[in-house]
Amino acid sequence: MSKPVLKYSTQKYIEKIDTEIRNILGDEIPILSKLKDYTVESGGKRVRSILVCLLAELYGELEDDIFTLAAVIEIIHAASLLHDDVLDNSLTRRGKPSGKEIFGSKEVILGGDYMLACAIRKLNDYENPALMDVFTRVIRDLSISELVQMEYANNSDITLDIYYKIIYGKTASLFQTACEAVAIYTQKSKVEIEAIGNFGKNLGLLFQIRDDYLDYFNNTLLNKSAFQDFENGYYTYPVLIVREKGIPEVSKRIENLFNLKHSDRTEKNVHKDILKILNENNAQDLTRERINELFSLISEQLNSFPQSDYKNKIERQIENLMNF
Ligand code: GRG
Repeated sequence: MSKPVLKYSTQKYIEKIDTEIRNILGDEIPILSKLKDYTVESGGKRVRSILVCLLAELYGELEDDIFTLAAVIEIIHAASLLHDDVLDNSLTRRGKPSGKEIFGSKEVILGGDYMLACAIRKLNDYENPALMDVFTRVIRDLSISELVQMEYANNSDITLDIYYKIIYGKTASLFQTACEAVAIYTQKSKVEIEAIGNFGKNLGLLFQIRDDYLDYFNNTLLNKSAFQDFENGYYTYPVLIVREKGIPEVSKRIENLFNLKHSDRTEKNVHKDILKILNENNAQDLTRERINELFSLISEQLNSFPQSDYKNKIERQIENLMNF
């Protein structure tokens, strides 16, 4: 068996990314120092930033600056989650008290803004407008998608097209940026930047639809309580694909459940009702089908890279995502 030639283990990547997060985030006042510790220690998987490192290895250009880019990605992700817990009034995150619960809503909103500013300031050091462009795009996308998601919460006018816009902005855009940032930094051609960005976008769509699937069908893998999307009034893929069948009676039953008061939607028997409709209408298989389609697309896109240990590692990480 050939010896692996990977430069670093995943654990080593995480250590390097975390050191950079600590360097980028300031600690002018005690709460910012605590927020910095929370960001590093709160148990995120670092999926996006590890992807940055693996892609840089794949391109043969893993330099210290790459860990900085990876940390910037992770900080934007962390700031968005702090804000998200306020918007969704979430008491927990990653199976522990959320930032909002620990620090307070106003504190994490302002703390998240501060973190974004630290990240952008760091990006400035690269003096690279193309890099700045993809990062500011993703911050816009995150904000817009949350506004659209809010507009369509408990709103049966939502369509699959609108859902795709939402999940592009809330998840896929950051995966896209992670990939594009590496290609821009390593001075790839416009065509290559676009191609790797597309790969990241599809990976992000897969990641979010999988998240939406697990919210109904296997939440133990997500380390969060089940039915959160339903309780928040968010129509996600499993629900929308059932509605696509165009059976008026089924759509009406779904709408009636989403129209219940929030406190009723948290009831166990109501969870059972929505799950019953989804199961009667094959939502699990239909959602898995879509995830498998995206997986095939991503695998095809990865195939355009020459064979290497780094490519194998990216493939393995994506295959791990498919074990659910
Ligand atoms: C502050 C830029 C900014 C935006 C505010 C609230 C908001 C607008 C955006 C939030 C978007 C959001 C909640 C996206 C969720 C994406 C997602 C799938 C999160 C879970 O990702 P994991 O599993 O998380 O990678 P860990 O816990 O591993 O870090």
